[in-house]
Amino acid sequence: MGHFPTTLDYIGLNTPIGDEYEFQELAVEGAIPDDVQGSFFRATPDPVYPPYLEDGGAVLSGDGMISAFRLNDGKASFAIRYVATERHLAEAAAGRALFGKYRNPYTDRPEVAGVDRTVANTTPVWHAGRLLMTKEDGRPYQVDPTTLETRGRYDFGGKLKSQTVTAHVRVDPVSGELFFFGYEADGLASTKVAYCIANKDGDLISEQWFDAPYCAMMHDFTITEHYALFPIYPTTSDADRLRAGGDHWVHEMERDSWLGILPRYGDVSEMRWFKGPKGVSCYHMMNAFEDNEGRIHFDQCLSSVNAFPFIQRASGLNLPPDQAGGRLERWTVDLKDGSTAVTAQVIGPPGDFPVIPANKQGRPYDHGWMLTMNPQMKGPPVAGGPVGAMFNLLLRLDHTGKPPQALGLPPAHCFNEPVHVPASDPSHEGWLLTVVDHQIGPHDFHHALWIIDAGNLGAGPVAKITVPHRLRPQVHGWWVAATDLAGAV
Ligand code: V55
Ligand code: FE
Repeated sequence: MGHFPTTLDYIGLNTPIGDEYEFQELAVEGAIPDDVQGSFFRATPDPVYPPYLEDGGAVLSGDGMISAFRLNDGKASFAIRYVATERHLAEAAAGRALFGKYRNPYTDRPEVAGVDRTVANTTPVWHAGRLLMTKEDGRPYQVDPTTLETRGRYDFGGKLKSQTVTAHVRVDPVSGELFFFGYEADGLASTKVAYCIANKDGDLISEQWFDAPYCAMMHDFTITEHYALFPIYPTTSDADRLRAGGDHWVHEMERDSWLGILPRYGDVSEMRWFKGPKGVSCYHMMNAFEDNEGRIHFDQCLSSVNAFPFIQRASGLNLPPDQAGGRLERWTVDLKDGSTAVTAQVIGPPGDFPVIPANKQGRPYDHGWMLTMNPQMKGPPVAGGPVGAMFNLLLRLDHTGKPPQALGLPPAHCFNEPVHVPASDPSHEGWLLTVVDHQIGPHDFHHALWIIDAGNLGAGPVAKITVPHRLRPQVHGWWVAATDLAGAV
C-alpha cells in the first residue's frame, strides 16, 4: 500500500484514518437541547492510498467520506462511510492511487482515462429529500441519509447538462428553491458557467450558461431575494498548463476581481459585471441582501491572496496566514446609478466558515457566526486542514453595532465548521453544533461534538458528545431536522 508522505497534509490531525465505523450510543456530558433533533451530516476527505505524484493539491483530493451525528431524544450516534465514487472504486480495485494531480486528468494513469475523477468530499447538501455529496470539479453523488450508502451519481434525472456542480448551493428560505451553479461546465479551464434552479420538489427548472470574465476558481456564490451573485477572484486555470501536466490553479495578483449580478429568474444576457479590487481571494460568503435604496450588499471572508499554501506556491507567492490580509468585507453595489464599481467596507476580522440562520439566506440579517484565530492565544494553533492551521475562536458578529461574542478554546484545541440549528422558540437564536479537536500528543487527539447556545457563546457548550475514534478535519456540514429526514425520497 506504500506510505503517506510525512508532509503537513498527512501528519497529526491530517493523518489519514481509512476506517468506516459506527457508534450507537455516544457518551453525552451535559444535555442535548430538545430543539436538536435530526442529523448533522459532515464531509471529510480521507485518502485511502498515498498519492503517486508530488502535489500540494492532493490535500483537497482525499476520498470523500460522509458522516452523520444522529441526535434524537437526547441521545447521539455517529457513523462514517466512504462515498463510493467511480474514482474510489477504481482505486480500491487496483489497491493503489491511479489519479494524479489535483484537477489535472493528464497526470492520471492511462487505465483510468474517462473515469469520473471527483471525490465528492466538500459539502453534504440536502434538498427535496435527497442527500448529495458535492465537489466543485464534478457532479454530485447521492447518498442514503440513513445507511450512508452511495446510490450513484446524481444528474437531476438526466436533465443536468453541466459537468460540474458547486459545493456551495443556496436554498431560498421562502420558495424552497435550490440555486446553484457549475463552473468549467463543459470541461477543463473553460469559462462556461451553468446557472441552475431546482424547484422545491427538486426538479431542475432552469439551466442557463454564461461566460465568466476568465476561468476562475468559483467556490461559492450568493443569492438575494431577487438576484444571483457570481463573484470571480483571480485564481485562474489554463488549458495548455494542464496539458503540460501543470497545476490547475495559479493566483494572479495583478488581475481584477468581478461580481456578476443577474436577476434570479432573468436571462443570463442581463448579467451586469461590477469590478472589485485586484488580486483578492475568497472561499466563502456569509450572505448577501438588498436594501430599500436599490443597493445590494455582499459579505465575504476576503483575503489579499489565495489562502491555500499549495496555490500560493504554484503562483510563486508564499505568505504566512497572518499576512494574508484576511477580513470580512462587505461590497456594496448600486444597481440604479450606472456605476460598475463596488464600494468596500471591512465589517469583521480575518477568518472563514461563515454561518447564518437558514431563514436569513439572501435577506437582510443582523448577525452571523464564523471561525477565526484567537489573538490572545498563547502558543501555536493546531496544525491541520488544507491551510495547515485550524481555527480556535468562534465568533458571533452583530451587524447592528452590538459588540461581538466569542468562544475561545484552550491551547491545543480547534474548531471545525459549525452548523446552525434553529430553536422552536422564535426569541431564541438556536444552537451551533461543531466538532472540537483536542490534541493530546503528536499523533493523538480527542474529538467531541459541542452544542453551543448560538446567542450566548460565552456560556460555553451545553453538551459535549465524545466520539471515541480519530476524526479527520471536516470540510463542510449540513443540518437536517428529523422532520425533514422523514421526507427522504
Ligand atoms: C475547497 C475545498 C475543496 C476544493 C476546492 O475549501 C476548494 C475550499 C475539499 O475540496 O476542491
Ligand atoms: Fe467551501
